[in-house]
Amino acid sequence: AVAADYTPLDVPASGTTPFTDLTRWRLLVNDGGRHTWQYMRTDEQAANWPQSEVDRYWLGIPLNLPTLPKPKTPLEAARNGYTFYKHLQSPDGHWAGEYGGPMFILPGLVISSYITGMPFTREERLEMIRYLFNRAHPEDGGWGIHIEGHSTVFGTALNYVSLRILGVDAEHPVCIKARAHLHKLGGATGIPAWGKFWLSVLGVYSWEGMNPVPPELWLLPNFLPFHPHRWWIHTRQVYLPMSYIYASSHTHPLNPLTLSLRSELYTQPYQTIHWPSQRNNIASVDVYTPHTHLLDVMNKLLGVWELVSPLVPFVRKQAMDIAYQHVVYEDENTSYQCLAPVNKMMNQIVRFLVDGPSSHAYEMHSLRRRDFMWMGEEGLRVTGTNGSQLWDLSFIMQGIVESGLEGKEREGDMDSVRRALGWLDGGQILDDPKWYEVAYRHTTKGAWGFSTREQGYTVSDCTGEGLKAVLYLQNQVEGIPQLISDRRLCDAVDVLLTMQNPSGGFASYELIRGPRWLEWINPAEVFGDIMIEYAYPECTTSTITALSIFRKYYPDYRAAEIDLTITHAITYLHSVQQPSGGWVGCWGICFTYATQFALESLSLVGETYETSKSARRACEFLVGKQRGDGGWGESYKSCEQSAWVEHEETQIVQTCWAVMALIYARYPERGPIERGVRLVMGRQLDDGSWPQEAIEGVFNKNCMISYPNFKFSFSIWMLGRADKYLRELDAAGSS
Ligand code: LAN
Repeated sequence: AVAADYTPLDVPASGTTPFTDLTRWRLLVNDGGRHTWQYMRTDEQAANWPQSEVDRYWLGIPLNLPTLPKPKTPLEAARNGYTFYKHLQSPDGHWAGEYGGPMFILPGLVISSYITGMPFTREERLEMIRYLFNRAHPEDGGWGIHIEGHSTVFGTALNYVSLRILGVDAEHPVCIKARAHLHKLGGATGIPAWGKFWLSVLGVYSWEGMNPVPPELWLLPNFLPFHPHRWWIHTRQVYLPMSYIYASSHTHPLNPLTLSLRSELYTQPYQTIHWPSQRNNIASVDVYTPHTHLLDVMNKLLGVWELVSPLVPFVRKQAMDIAYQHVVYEDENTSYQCLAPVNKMMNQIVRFLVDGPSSHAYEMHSLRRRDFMWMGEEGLRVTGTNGSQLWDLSFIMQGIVESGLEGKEREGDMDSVRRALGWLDGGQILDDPKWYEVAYRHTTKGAWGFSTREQGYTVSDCTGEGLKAVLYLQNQVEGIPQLISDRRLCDAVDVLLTMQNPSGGFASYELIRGPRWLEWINPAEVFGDIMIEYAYPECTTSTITALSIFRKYYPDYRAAEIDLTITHAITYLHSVQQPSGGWVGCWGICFTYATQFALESLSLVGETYETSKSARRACEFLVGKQRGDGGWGESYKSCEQSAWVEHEETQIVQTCWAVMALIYARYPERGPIERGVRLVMGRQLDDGSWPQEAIEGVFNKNCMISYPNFKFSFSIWMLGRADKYLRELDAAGSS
């Protein structure tokens, strides 16, 4: 392997001006939507590969597009939006975009790369440093769990360590300030469990300070309610490599940097820390889900097992062998991409330990790191997945078709939607995973995942939205080629029909496999509801809408089952409507997001303001939240609390969701709709784009994630629909 360069770097005091030449960065899009940012080292390279508009937009370099004619109607505004947005479409048909937000993922990449000896380029190091500088909390200098969150020990300690590994001096002003805040929060002893893991493997925390993560769980019989295959897939895929590494107690050899970190991270000398008593020491600013007594008791028992297990070494060996085997399954099922970058960076360590630095697995892991590194205006961040390709594409296509913008008006639009359909064609997963039942995987044949086909995970609502986009394009756009066969559409439906839970609701990746009480032993402290799959309103609504639209075009395919599935899902949806009238969003912020999807579903089964109490209550709830300027604004705190919390500012994206919701429900008064439309039109810029506002998405209640493409897809979609709907109201003579 190449000797990785982590030597100190001399960097400016702040990240406001770029540390590299932004005009030299290029986004390479290949292999079905893979994103990797490349830096042109020489003038010649730069000249041979000119910077595209996509590159420039995401780097924050002005596109200098002409001012568009001022829109007079919502439809004209939507068209201007699409005119702009087409500049951001990749040649392969999808819309690339930044998928940042969480602040605990970059440290995984940096620590794992450092431990395994994988290199970064100098430019990548510089821009990651700059990103962290720019994201440090302006007042206290720390970092939170996500870009808008308050500083925590988890965020501050891990990002501080990342800066130091990347080459920033401990006496750099950013480090001094961050360290002071870390000490104010009590130092790194109180870091949550996943942080204890990363620091331990780096050698700057002790494995003794971490509650046990025994791989023996994988030896238990499958029927046990707490067998890991019953956990939510992200939790199981993270604890899998973590258990291997824990059992190996691999610790990076001490060196001057880690020795120094041992003295920087704590408020007392490292040697004096009593590690076993740190296991349940979690800083209060970090805690979202406190330990239960059950968890504490279980951890004590596991601690006893850790003392006993050396007496039966073959048990540990067998458990580690099985864990390793599952790591290999995961790597090979996803082309080393893995489910998400958290388990990917851990699998990378396992493969380094077992297969070594000259193995194919090592090389693939090293390459794949780049799929998560996204360069942008503020520097280089690490994304929550390898992109949101399918997700963004499906929404914008539905919006374009529903607004009637697909080529009737202008040359070139047809080309845009054709390319998009081409991407959807290549993006569908056509087979079950290579390692299927043995890896406890759900079927994937016919599904769409959230990002690329290669990542290879079925997601219920991604399959639903992908299917809808294809149905809209292939059936409503004249002259478009029928790229995706009926058989393949039926395959997508087949997948969806495998995913309904007894409650009628749909979960994210799989059926709910474990009991709810597993949440009592959620060991992650910083996330809520992660132990098992749950039925989610959004996943359920996407399935309902996809199946309803599918049955219009294919009334004969599995008709009775589809009808039953929809009816049952609607029952679930009603059952989770809040007394206030809204639905709590689990993947977007928050009530506006889920309520929009809920009202879309209800409308497809004929439930609207006039016909359904539930839809009416939802409309009244939303209208009650509209602000004086015509917009809606919810803080991310709504997701933490499952209760509406106002944002200081109204938000374009949430206003779109709320207005769409009212339109789906056929809300009879034009006033609230018109005011929302006016707000979104008023915030549109001269070139047809919209500015970025607050963060849009969420996962696991407590971590926010960015969906910067939403400001385009949902604005265009909402304006297009509103135009039609307001005309209908006019025709009906509404006031
Ligand atoms: C995502 C992103 C997409 C999201 C939707 C499709 C929007 C949702 O409707 C279903 C769930 C899903 C697929 C989802 C699940 C959790 C993810 C993968 C993420 C929020 C992106 C990042 C997050 C992942 C868990 C981040 C890594 C953190 C861990 C706790 C392992």
